[in-house]
Amino acid sequence: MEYYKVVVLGAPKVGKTNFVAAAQDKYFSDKHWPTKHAIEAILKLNSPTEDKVIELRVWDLPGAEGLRPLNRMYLRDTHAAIVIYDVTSKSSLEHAEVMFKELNEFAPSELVLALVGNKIDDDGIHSVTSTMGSNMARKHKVHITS
Ligand SMILES: Nc1nc2c(ncn2[C@@H]2O[C@H](COP(=O)(O)OP(=O)(O)OP(=O)(O)O)[C@@H](O)[C@H]2O)c(=O)[nH]1
Ligand SMILES: [Mg+2]
Repeated sequence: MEYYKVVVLGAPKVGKTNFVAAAQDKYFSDKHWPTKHAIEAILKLNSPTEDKVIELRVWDLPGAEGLRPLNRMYLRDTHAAIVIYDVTSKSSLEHAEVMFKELNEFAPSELVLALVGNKIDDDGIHSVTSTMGSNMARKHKVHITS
């Protein structure tokens, strides 16, 4: 079966695990259980252009600083990367920039990139504006933004 590998990256606690769970129609968790090692989720999608099923192998990577060197081996052969930040945290947008640099260094050059501003439902102050997010996306030639 045709498959594509996707990595999900971002600062700790931005919501990567819940984002992947939502893509699998799993429940949202209020609790933060930090991801300790890369976890693979298989998603099967109907091709939008052809009569076939495509498999996405989505890797939810830990955000913890100390585990970042281990994440690099998942970047080597990936087709796409989803970088997530939290709209209530400026430092998480700065962390997104670090992730783009890692991707630039360790991932293939033909990479589909997405940047996601998560937690837009959060009642707290949205310290990251959508302009800041789109400027970051433009700077790093992101194909898809939310
Ligand atoms: N309000 C709101 N909270 C969210 C959202 N997504 C995740 N959260 C909360 O944010 C916290 C962290 O979510 P996780 O999905 O565990 O975060 P993570 O990025 O996987 O964290 P690490 O595995 O430590 O890197 C949890 O308390 C979630 O309930 C969202 O869209 N909105
Ligand atoms: Mg996680």
